[in-house]
Amino acid sequence: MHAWPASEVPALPGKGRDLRIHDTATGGRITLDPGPVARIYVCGITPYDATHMGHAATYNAFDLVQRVWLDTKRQVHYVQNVTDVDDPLLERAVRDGQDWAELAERETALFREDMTALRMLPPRHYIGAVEAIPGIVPLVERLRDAGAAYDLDGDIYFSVDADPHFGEVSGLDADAMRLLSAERGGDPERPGKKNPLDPMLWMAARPGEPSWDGASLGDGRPGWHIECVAIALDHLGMGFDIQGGGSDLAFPHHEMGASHAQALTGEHPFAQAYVHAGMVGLDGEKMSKSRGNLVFVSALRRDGVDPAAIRLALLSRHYRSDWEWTDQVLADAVERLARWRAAVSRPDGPSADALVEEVREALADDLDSPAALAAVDRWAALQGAEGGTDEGAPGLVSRTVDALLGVAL
Ligand code: 5CA
Ligand code: ZN
Repeated sequence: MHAWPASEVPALPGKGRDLRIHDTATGGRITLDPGPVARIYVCGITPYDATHMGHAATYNAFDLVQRVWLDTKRQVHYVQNVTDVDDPLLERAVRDGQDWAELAERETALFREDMTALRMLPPRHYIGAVEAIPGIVPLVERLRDAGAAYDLDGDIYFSVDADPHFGEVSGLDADAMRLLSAERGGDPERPGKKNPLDPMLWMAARPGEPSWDGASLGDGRPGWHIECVAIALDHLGMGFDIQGGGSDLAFPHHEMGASHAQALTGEHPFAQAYVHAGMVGLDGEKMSKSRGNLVFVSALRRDGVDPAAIRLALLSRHYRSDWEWTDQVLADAVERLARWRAAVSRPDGPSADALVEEVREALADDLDSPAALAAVDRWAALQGAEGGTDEGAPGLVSRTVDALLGVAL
């Protein structure tokens, strides 16, 4: 699939700092040590509805990761998928009497537009589940032939007991896993499974549903977790730096993905860090397509909200916290954007050299975007109160905000 156009990232004077980030698997903050090419996989959308503020907040977090790395003069190898065939997409298509492939294509196109408007840097490889199927089939065959997967009435299941590291990503106990598995696409109650938690790798063709040639697996379609594993291994290989997504993906999705990959390769770990963004809610509930309590990026854009203000609203909350989207969050961001724009529109101002370092330090410290915004607020306040004589300062502030926060002033 094609991704979306990249906005330019201005180079800043000096050099950025190495990222220290919270890793779900170890439960603590780790300093990543990527080589000259940092590798990141971020789980993409299931395209059956438009991009809401929860999605946007999660992609914003991983966009900041890229910007911190780019500022350290590294290249970034970023891969994202599109789950363009899966149960919720097929169910929505049936409910609305539309073709599932057209629905996926339309919503993916809208997602690209939203990401472009928000100045999110595009992945180098943007890969759909459907186009990944030829790579998925041999992986499932290998797992089955190695005894790490088994057949149940034509469906192929992964045996979680095949990976000695199973459970290390989420750190959950069996009861919690069972509950979440039932909630998030698993089928712990299905009789005949070796372990109730075992997830499906390949689903045999069902009447009325799309299916593909699975060679020795028979016709069918891929399970959710193996989709991301196949794409990540193909484009990044084992041991890449960050596996990212919202906190609802820690279990089962990232747990199962890590186990699939570790069982396949005999290597550990799948990713150096598992990084999860908090959940954005509306009126006290997690924003989700299935609940329908959504604020869409595209609806705000249609109402004439500046995408830079949407981006500032996302940045005003720490990526790891769960938070509520409200009209006030957006109103504050609109006001801040106007204040910043006024401050950088003057020909000179107070020196911004310290500001660059403050923003760098805030983001390197587990992507502390609220602290980064506070630093820019302080510079803008000083500019408003006293001004200054540094002719390079307003331009440097604009470039810093653009390069590190993705906001065009
Ligand atoms: N296609 C799969 C990943 S392979 C999927 O989870 N798709 S999704 O469309 O449901 O979600 C896309 C991304 O947005 C995921 O990282 C998910 O964790 C994140 N996300 C979903 N809802 C929210 C929310 N309310 N707040 C923050 N992030 C969210
Ligand atoms: Zn995924």
